[in-house]
Amino acid sequence: SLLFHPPATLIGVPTDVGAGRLGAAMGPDALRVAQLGPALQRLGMDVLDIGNLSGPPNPRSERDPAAEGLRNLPECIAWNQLAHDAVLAQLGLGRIPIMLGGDHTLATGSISAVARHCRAVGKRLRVLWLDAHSDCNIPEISPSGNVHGIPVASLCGLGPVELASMSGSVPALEAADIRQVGQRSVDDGEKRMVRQLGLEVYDMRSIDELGMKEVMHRVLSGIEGEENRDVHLHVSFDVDFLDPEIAPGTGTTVRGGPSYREAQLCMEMIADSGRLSSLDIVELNPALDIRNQTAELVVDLVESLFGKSTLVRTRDRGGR
Ligand code: 4U7
Ligand code: MN
Ligand code: MN
Ligand code: MN
Repeated sequence: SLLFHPPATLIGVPTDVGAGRLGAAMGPDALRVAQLGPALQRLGMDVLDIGNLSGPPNPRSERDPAAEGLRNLPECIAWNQLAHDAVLAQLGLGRIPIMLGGDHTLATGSISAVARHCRAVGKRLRVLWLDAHSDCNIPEISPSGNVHGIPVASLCGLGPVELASMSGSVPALEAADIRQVGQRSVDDGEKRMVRQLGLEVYDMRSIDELGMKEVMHRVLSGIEGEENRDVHLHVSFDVDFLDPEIAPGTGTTVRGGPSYREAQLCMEMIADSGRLSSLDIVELNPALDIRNQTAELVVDLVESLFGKSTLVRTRDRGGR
């Protein structure tokens, strides 16, 4: 391989306590059935699967209305603390943590650990949020009360203090450290939050107008290559980022997402940056999938994220 990667660790986080629908808790095993680990090993990576974290079960059925405020908040806090601790441990070992979700709630824990690690070792953090949604709700404005809709706000220091303070400092990161790509369903109150925080968002319209190549060029500017070795790039990949025609196996599909080729290019350009240092794969819901096709697609894309399709060096492509 033309790209060097430190060893990686797969961490299963089988939870759906933050989602409105049940089933994302089966996501880690669907990714294993689709051979995620062996696929990365074929790229020459050293991959260790440490199995699934064990946390509280989901106390609600899909029909139960959200109680006061956020649904299953204590369970969400517990799962995030587990994710945080597991990610921090792997980063301390010099390994790339790959979270197998599980609903997107877990990103508060994983990214809080990444932020804590970056603070400790003096690295600059950049987070790419690939998602149909902005996940920027706060309890006061959330239309659903589902915790998987709030992790970006939590990381920016808003909402329940147990989540906002998980990295050991509030906020865990600056909004300026985040780039969002692929958005096409953002609630009205959430739009105000996005603007208030000053998030840099490349929604589907940006992708339509600029093309995925230019979007990713902008998203990765200032962090690529050897001269930016001090950057830790974290990718939070919500499966609903993808168009539901190719990725039906997720709970909150929104039509009009990136095509297979656009998603590939997105992943390839991240690989070319050489900076990918941690990853969440979230919101895969096997109960809604068709013969595990979404899991298989995700494995295909994650292979590209780790350089599978890199045939020639970026500079040989004749610039951008
Ligand atoms: B995901 C939603 F209201 N915005 O807050 C909400 F539309 O992690 C959806 O991106 C959130 O899948 C989706 O519940 C969370 C809703
Ligand atoms: Mn989403
Ligand atoms: Mn999400
Ligand atoms: Mn979802």
